[in-house]
Amino acid sequence: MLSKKMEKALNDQINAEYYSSYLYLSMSAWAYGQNLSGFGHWFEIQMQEELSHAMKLFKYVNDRGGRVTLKAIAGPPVKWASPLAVMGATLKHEQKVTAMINKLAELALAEKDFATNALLQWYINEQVEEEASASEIVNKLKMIKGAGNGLLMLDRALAQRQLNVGTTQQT
Ligand code: OFO
Repeated sequence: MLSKKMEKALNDQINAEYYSSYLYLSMSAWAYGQNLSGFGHWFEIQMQEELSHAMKLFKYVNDRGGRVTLKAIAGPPVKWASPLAVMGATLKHEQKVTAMINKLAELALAEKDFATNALLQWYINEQVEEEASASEIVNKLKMIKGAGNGLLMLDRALAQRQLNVGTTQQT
């Protein structure tokens, strides 16, 4: 059985994962609007991964006899100044989510909730991947410095991303 405190914290994280999916869907819409369909596709996959993160928590709370209570999802930003700006915002967002997951793990340990702590290890590993993939793209964009050829090549590479849920691997 989940403690009320843990249940609330996990419910907050479900909301945060839905917000992440909404944010990436907004980024995807922005990218398609810029004719960067590879970026648009990459963000769409990212959006789907976030939905899977939310649903993994949803199932876990139910399995532990807790109660999922959904809250309103905040509206995300809708535009960014450049591909570097949108990817920089992605990295920053993932760093924020990492801090949230770390706080949850801290709470689980304080409550001696070892099952929740075990579940959170998956999210901790996932965040390493999330930050690494965003950071890699940010670094490539810095190398490209807005040059058309490089941007088109990167856009083509991002179009290859495939959905990979259930593991911590990403493409
Ligand atoms: Fe759910 O990992 Fe990104 O936000």
